[in-house]
Amino acid sequence: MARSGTSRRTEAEVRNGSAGNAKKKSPKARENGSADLSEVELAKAEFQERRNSQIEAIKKTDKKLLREMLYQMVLGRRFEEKCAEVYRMGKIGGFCHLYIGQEAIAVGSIMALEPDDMVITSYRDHVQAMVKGISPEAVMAELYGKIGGCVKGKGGSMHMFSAEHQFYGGHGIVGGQIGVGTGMAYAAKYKGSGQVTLCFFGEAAVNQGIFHESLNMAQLWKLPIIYICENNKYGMGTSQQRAMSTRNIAKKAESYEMANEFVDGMDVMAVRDAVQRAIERARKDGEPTLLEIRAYRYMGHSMSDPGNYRTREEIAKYQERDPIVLFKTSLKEAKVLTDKDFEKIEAEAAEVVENALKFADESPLPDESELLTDVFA
Ligand SMILES: Cc1ncc(C[n+]2csc(CCOP(=O)(O)OP(=O)(O)O)c2C)c(N)n1
Ligand SMILES: [Mg+2]
Repeated sequence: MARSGTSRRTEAEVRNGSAGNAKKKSPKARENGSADLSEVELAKAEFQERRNSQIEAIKKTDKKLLREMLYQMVLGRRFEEKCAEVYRMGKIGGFCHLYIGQEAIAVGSIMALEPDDMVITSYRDHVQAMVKGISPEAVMAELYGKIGGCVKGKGGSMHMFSAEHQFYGGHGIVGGQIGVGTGMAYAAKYKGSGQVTLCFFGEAAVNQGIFHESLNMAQLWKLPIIYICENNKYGMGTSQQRAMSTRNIAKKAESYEMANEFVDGMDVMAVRDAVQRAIERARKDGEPTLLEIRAYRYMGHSMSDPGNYRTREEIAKYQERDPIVLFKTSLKEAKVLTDKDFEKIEAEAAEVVENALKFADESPLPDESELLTDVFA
């Protein structure tokens, strides 16, 4: 039942290698039980290994699609960088959780769906919303609390939503979307709509009862859902090692006899490959899957996080394997895209982000008459 999406060596290294060499840990990292600095070398080696397997996958994929995948990753990165900038200027209020470093997960998974398939996620939702089709203008205006936002400025950063694009939030309660997503998959099966649901959540959500209750029901009732655990190693300032008795999240699915895979979330092609397999399982056999996709968030938990629970070295270690750099390197080596193409993609993304900012700036605040519309209690 269990399958592995990455080479065994890599999985073993990731799961066991980091805890081994306590001597090389900084005092701060040791205190928090966070990663081993010797992993920097490991990360470099893994980068090379990934590059080779990525090139193979690239050769089998449509060139236009590959370009679009890179564009979406770059757009997500530039969009989030701008969010941080304008947040500091006071243009965005409230909570704001950025996705920088995790782009390959949203792009590799959501772009493998059909337009009618459904997505539900946590508060770290801007990039996923855009990849699912909500315009950057509507996402930025939502962040600004303006009427042009995808929820008319009433949801803000944590509550992107669009029924038109089958994007069902944006949820602030950790793990809440796992129950709702399971219900969406149940509805799809009940109605025979043929839709698949992608349900994203962080590794900290896995410690909650809703995760286990939902997986049990999904397997029992054979629901067309793919649970994607984005393991970015931290739940706010708490490392996974301090909060979870096992480091192996994918294997938890075996308690429910559910198919599962561990995937390298820095490799967009590996994500796409694993998600495609899970989609087929959901669509053809009506079987759910749990994917644990390992990633790392470069920024703080939210914009107000001073980040003093991890070291700069640890962040740098993961940046060695940046998903965008990796993908660009592979695309270039496979002779699919050139430096000139990359420049064009960057320019295009920059222009789209600038337009989104302009749109958000110019969009009016919601009128007072909007106060009680679309509000359910
Ligand atoms: C039920 C619940 N408990 C606690 C919180 C506070 N909280 C917000 S985010 C978060 C950490 C979640 O981490 P993870 O699930 O790993 O997702 P990530 O932020 O890393 O994407 C916590 C504890 C909450 N929002 N909801
Ligand atoms: Mg996390």
